[in-house]
Order: sequence, then structure tokens, then C-alpha cells
Amino acid sequence: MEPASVWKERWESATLPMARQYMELATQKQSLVCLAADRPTMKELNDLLDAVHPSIVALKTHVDMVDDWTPKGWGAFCKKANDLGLLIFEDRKFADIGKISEKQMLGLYDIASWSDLVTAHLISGPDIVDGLQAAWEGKGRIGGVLLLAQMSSRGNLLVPSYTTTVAEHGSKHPGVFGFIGNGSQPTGISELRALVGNSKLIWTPGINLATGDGAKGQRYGDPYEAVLSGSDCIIVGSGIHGKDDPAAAAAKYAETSWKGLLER
Ligand code: 6AU
Repeated sequence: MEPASVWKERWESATLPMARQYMELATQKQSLVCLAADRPTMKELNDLLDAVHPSIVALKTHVDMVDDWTPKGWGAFCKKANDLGLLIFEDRKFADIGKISEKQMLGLYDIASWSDLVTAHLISGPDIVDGLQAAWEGKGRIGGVLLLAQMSSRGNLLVPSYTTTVAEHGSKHPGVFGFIGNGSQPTGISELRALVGNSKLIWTPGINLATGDGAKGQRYGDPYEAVLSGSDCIIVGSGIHGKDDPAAAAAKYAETSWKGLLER
């Protein structure tokens, strides 16, 4: 299957080569799954990646949550993901002013050296995107920013007028890869898609086959409905790593997300 024929207007209108790279790999693997690899040790992270990689297209990390983090262990983990062709997405949710966000991409974790994508809030204004892009440029690398336009957690403060402003700014910025939308609410995803148009991707956390309320204010929506509503990637954490058989769970999410895309 050709990516252009499956992704249609999203493929035609994509502004970043990395977006097409994502759509191409998703088409090859028949999966729109980004694994939220929220495990606390390098062994668990490696075991999880080894088990589920055939069914995922991107690897989302929280580098500062790993108990036994070392530059060497992390380097090997990222190399494994790169060799598998996966995009590495550090969910750092940057929010500071541009020049500080640039420095936060370096430092101990040196996120600019291994990430392809990072998340950012636009609360401090549009220069944050330029700051993050400057860090990748400094390393001779290309990266993309996913702006939080909505969140999945209950009671979050990303009100509709804020979402609209983020979508307006982000849709025009060449450093923006796409947006984080609320996967637990299909109508919200459709509304975000209407604001964003086709030139950027929408990735959605808050996804689980068991829909409804999750732990500590998390909310979950159905993967198939999220994709039908306009999500281009479902971000799944505990729905995969919290299961006895993560590989089988990941395959299930891949199948339902791909079905959604074909029927969209
Ligand atoms: O599937 P879960 O609930 O186990 O994990 C959800 C993952 C976590 C969160 O940090 C992340 O998705 N997340 C995000 C982002 C940016 O990915 C935004 C959001 O609104 N809600 C959310 O859960 O790694």
C-alpha cells in the first residue's frame, strides 16, 4: 500500500519531511501506535521495546523518570530504537522562555542529541519553538515540536480559546510537527482537526481499549474512534506496558488504529 493513497490530504499537505517519514513507516507497519514507555528501569525499557517494536511506529520517553539512567545505557537504548526506524519522542513538555528551553534541550540529558520530537506548551509565547529548534540545529540535527493544544487529564486549563490560539500559531510555524490532542474525547479531536487543517499531525494520548476514567485524573478514549475523529497517532502507555502480554496488546492497538485510518 502506498502512503499517499492511505493518508491522502495529510500526505499531500505535510510540511515536514519527518511527518512523511512517520506516515511511511506507519503504512509499512500498519500501525499508528506510539508507545509511551513509562517504565522506571533500563532493563524494563529494553525488554518492553524488544517485545513490542513490531507494532509501534514511535517511542515516547520521559528521560527524567528512569531510576538507573546513565548516558551509556540511554545511548544504547536510543540506538536500538533508531536501528528499528522508530522516531524518538521525548515528552519533556517544555514551557520556559525560548533561550532557557534551548539550554534545557542540552544539559545532563542532552535531549537535542537523540530526540526527533519533543512536546512543548505555548504558554510562554511562540519563541519557545525557535529555542527548541536552535538546540537541534546546534547539533546538526532535524527535530519537530508537538505543541500541547489539548490535554487528556481531568480539569486541565487548556480551555477552547487557548486551544484555538495554539492551533493558529502552530499551524504556520515550520518548526512545529504537530499537536497533542485529547484522545479521550472524539468530538474535541474533530474540533482540533478543523482548527489545524491538514498540514500538521495530531497525536493523541489518553487512549485505552478500556475507556473511561484512569488513575489520578487521566481519562481514556477508544483508539479506533480517536483515529476516525482525526488523530494521526495514538499514544498508548499502560494499555500496553501494564498488560501481562505487552506484545499482544500492542498488536491489538496497531490493528484497531490501522482499521480507523483505512475507514477515515
Ligand atoms: O496511557 P497512559 O495513561 O499510561 O500514559 C499516557 C502517556 C503519559 C503521559 O505523560 C502522556 O501520555 N500524556 C500527554 C503526552 C504529551 O503525551 C499529554 C496528555 O495530555 N496526557 C497524557 O497522558 O506518558
